[in-house]
Amino acid sequence: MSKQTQSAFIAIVGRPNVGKSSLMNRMVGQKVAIVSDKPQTTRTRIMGVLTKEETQFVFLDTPGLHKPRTRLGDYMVKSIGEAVGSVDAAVLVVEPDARIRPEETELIAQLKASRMPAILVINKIDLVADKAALLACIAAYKDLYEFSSVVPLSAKTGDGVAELLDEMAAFAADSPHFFPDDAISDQPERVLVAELLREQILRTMRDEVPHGVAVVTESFREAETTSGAPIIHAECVIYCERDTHKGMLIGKGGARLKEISAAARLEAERLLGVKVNLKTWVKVKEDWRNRQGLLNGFGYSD
Ligand SMILES: Nc1nc2c(ncn2[C@@H]2O[C@H](COP(=O)(O)OP(=O)(O)O)[C@@H](O)[C@H]2O)c(=O)[nH]1
Ligand SMILES: [Mg+2]
Repeated sequence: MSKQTQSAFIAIVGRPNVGKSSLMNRMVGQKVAIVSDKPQTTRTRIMGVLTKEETQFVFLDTPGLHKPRTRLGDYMVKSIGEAVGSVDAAVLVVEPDARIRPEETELIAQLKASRMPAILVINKIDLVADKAALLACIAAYKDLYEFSSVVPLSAKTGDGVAELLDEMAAFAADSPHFFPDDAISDQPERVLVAELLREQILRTMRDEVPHGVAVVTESFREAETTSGAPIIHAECVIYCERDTHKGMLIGKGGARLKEISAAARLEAERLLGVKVNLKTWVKVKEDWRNRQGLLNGFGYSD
């Protein structure tokens, strides 16, 4: 007889840049979500999946809470509300700082309103020299909400992450597993590859360019090399808003695009475990962020 399986759906919430995507990647053991030092880089609600024996964790990485300025912003805020409304528990990620920001107060109000059980994660403890500061931070948050537990950790070093998984297991309920036990994400590989490319753009470009960029994988197919090794051929289009941005993305003699593509290809090979042949193009689509039809085409649906 097979053992009773369980699943736990956990939303990872917090203000931009606290390390939500880093934490999710650390837990699933692979980079499935973009990490960047520029805030608001997570656009789609990507789920990370981790199966430990009978328990399957499904993590929802949410964009940071912020005031929407464009339709894309609207979509990002909406997906937070949806994520928090439909999970077993939330993990509120904060930095080791006793000063609580308005975004955090707002998120805690949402948790309260939905009576959502929540774990408080104090991330980036690798940066904390003074333990008293950590204690002050814990005390400040404990005054605001009855967290089921408080876990200081570092998504960067992995310190404390096992403790978090133990705490989260308490929210698992009897159910079938919704994903194969070796799955790491709900997103198809073609979407993850486009995200890896967008991550490299965020890493190498000045601010105004990356936030106006969308990446779409137009073709993705598995094949074999002449020696019989598996290889994936992927073709991605980078959409930007201006001709000047296109010029910057391509760079002198195509140098910038080559650099971005080469780095994304290495990350894609690491993620997929096979050779990847990545072809990239840059196209201009003015003001795509405010055009609902295009947004849908890029995968940001309502
Ligand atoms: N030192 C340190 N930096 C971290 C840690 N976790 C995340 N970061 C950095 O914080 C920045 C934001 O991380 P990200 O995961 O994209 O944050 P998100 O916006 O909340 O998803 C990136 O530069 C990360 O490398 C950590 O535990 N320690
Ligand atoms: Mg993120």
